[in-house]
Amino acid sequence: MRTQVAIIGAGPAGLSLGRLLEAAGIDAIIIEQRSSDYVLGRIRAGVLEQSSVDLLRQMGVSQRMDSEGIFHDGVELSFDGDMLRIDFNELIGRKVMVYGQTEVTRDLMDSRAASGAKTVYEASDVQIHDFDRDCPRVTYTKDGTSHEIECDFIAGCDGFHGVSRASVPKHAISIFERVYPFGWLGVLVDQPPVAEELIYAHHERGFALCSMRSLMRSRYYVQVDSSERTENWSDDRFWDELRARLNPDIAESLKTGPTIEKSIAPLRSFVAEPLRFGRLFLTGDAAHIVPPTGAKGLNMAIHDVMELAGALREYYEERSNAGIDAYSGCVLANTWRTERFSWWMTQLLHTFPESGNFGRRIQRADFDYLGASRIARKSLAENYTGFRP
Ligand code: RFL
Ligand code: PHB
Repeated sequence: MRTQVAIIGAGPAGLSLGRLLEAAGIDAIIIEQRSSDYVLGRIRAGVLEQSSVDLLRQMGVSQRMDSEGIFHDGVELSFDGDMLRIDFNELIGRKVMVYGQTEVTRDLMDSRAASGAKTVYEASDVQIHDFDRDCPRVTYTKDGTSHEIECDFIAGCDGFHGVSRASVPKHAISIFERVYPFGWLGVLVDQPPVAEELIYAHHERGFALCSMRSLMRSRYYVQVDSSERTENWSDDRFWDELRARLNPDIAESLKTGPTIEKSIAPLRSFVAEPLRFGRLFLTGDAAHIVPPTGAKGLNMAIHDVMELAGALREYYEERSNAGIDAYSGCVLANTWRTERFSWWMTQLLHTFPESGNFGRRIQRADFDYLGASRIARKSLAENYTGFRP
C-alpha cells in the first residue's frame, strides 16, 4: 500500500489532520490500534477555545457542535468557598464552548466514514520505519495478516503512550517533564450541572472541578493522591468529598445520582523537543502533555495539526520545505506558553502536600490578586480562551 501521509492514531489530532489533508487533496491513511468504540468511550476534554470552534467549522464538521455546543462567557473560581467570577466576554470579548471531546471525535469519524477515506482500526504491532530517509514505512498487523504502508511522511498523532515518539533515538530528543503527586478522579452523571458555568475550586482538602457535557449531563472531578484507585471511591464517598470542597450554597444545590463513568487521570506537564525528525512529525499528546486544569490539551492538538496540514500543503502544492522546516519551532512556542498557563492554574488551585502553610498563603495571595486586579483577571481570561499572538 502507498499513501502520501501515514497518520498514526485516530484521536482528535489524527482525525483532524486526516480531515485537513483530505480538504487539501493530500492522500492519507489513519492507523489506529483500538476500535472506534473504544476511542469514543474515553471521557476526556470538555472545553473548546473559540479558535478551535472556528477550526472545526472550517473543517466542515461543526453541524452538531453548532446546535449542541454551549457557549460560556466565563468561569467561576472558588477558594476555600470564596467565589470569584472571571467574565471572559466582559474582560476581553471572548468565549469558550462546552462540547465534549467524545462528540468532536464522533463528528470527525462520521465525516471520514462518509468521505470513504481509509482508516484502519484495531491495528496491532504498529511500527514506524526509515523516517530518517526519503521513503518511510509503517507496518502493522490486522486480523492476523501483516501489512506495510509506504509514504512520504509519518504524522505521530498517537498520544502520550504511542509508538511514534518512542521510536525516536534517545540522543535525538530532549524531554522536559513534571509529574504531579496527584491525579483527578472524574465522574459523569445524568443530572443537570450544579451551576451555569464551570467552577474551579481550591480547598484545603484538595481541588475540585464542576463541569458539564450538556444541560442534563454533568462532569465532576476531585483531586486525589496518585496512589488512589477508583475501587476505593463509592458514589457516596465521591459526592461527600465534592460537597466538602465547594462553597456551602453550591454544595447544597448539587444534584447527585448514580455515576455512569468513573476514572482517575494522572497529572503531568511534558514537552518533547524537537517535534520533527526527518519525515516524522509529532503532534498533540504525542508531543506534549498539560495538566487538564487549563482545559488546553485538545485545543493544542487541533492547533498543532492545523500547523502541520498547512506545512504539508505548502510542500505538495508549492514544492516548498519552509512550512515543514518551521513546524517544530512554531508549535513549541505555542506549547511552552500553554504549558506555563496550565502549570500556573494547577499550582494556584491544587493542594501540594509538600509546600506547607507558606505555599497556602501564596496561593491565597494569588487568588486575592485576581479578585483585586482587572489586569490579572484579563491575563487569565486571555490565556484560558486561547492566546495566539
Ligand atoms: P489521544 O486522544 O490520546 O489519541 C491518540 C490515539 O492514538 C492511538 N494510539 C495508537 N495508534 C496506533 N498505534 C499505536 N502504537 C498507538 N498508540 C496509541 C490511541 O489509541 C488514541 O486513539 O491524543 P490526541 O489526538 O493528541 O488528543 C489529545 C487529547 O485527547 C488530550 O490532550 C485532551 O483529552 C486533554 N484534556 C483536555 N483538553 C482540553 O483541551 N480541554 C479539556 O477540558 C480537557 N480535559 C483532558 C481533560 C484530558 C484528561 N485526561 C483523561 C488525561 C480532562 C481529562 C481528565
Ligand atoms: C471537562 O469537562 O472534562 C473539563 C473541563 C475543564 C477542564 C478540564 C476538564 O479544565
